[in-house]
Amino acid sequence: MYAQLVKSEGKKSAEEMSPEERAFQDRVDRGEKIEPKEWMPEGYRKTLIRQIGQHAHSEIVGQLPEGNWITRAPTLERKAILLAKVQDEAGHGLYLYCAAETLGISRDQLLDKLHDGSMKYSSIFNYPTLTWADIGAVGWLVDGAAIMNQVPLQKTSFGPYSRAMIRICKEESFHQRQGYDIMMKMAQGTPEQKAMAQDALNRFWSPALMMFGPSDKESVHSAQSMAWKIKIDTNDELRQKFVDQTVPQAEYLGLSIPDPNLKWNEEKKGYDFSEPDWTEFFEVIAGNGPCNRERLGARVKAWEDGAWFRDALVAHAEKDAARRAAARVAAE
Ligand code: BYC
Repeated sequence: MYAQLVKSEGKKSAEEMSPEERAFQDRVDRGEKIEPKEWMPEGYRKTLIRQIGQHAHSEIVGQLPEGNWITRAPTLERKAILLAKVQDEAGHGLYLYCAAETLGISRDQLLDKLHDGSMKYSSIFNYPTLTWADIGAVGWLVDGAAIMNQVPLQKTSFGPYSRAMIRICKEESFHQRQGYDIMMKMAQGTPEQKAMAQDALNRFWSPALMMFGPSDKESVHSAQSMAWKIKIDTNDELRQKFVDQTVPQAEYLGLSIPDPNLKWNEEKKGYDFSEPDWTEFFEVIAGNGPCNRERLGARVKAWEDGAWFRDALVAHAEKDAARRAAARVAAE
């Protein structure tokens, strides 16, 4: 069901590259941006489609666990803020689908691959949001992890992706702040509310660590993707940065990170922490997480229910084009 779209064969050495590939690599190494119409290795194009497409899918699937709470947000203000955030995710999806389309794949093709399970979306969205505190944890941890991953991607080598990321990152920081604000309110609330905040942290901590992908030794795409500057940091580097940034935030909230092995390591100037459960991670990305079927089912239903509207838009555009053509002929 979750077949890989691109097989990475590891990073090519300079001797293995054709002259065109070497010239391309030189441009990337010099920090030049690659634009859609320019020559690029087929593997670069496919890797970008895989990564940008998965990212776009994550944005729109990510709307589902949060959208679930719009009607149940505790105040009108919280509802308006959450609504704005969920709308932002749709916008992020659009920027990213547009960036992917410049590589010669249509949005419909990408969505078909999401719906038939041949393209992935982020593992994190296969976990349920059970309480209002989960919306806080999602904003704080999930958007926090997303920012950690996406800020470096502003410097990615492919122009349209890099420009989309600049805009997305601005909005993600608002998302992270809204989540932390919910957590602060809950953590400073009644003992029951504080317990809800701790419970949300307990359930989302490990899945948030998994968002950065498998450990570097298991990461099949990192070496080539980093050589092409499609990825800027390794999965483990970003995971470490995320932990180092988040632990003091949890301390400020008066909450405990659910990891008995969490400990400051003076030598590396960072925290030691437990590896997430990688068996669970690989199960989730194989389609067997707690909410995979529900999430994909909701996306497929939304796509099918919206068919009449897409058809109407196309029919309107065709009529409009015919009217304009007729008016042009009449004017000649
Ligand atoms: N979930 O070789 P690796 C967000 C797959 S959401 C699912 O390390 P790579 C947001 C990987 O695809 C955040 N699958 O891969 C939205 C590969 O399988 P395939 C979305 C994962 O690509 C709404 C295999 O495991 N952000 O922002 O070098 C609300 C081997 O991995 C995951 C992005 O997509 C995962 N967590 O590195 C709130 C950022 N991790 O494709 C927030 C852009 C790994 O061969 N993407 N896999 O079948 C990236 O930076 C990279 O693609 C990753 C993975 C770091 C995620």
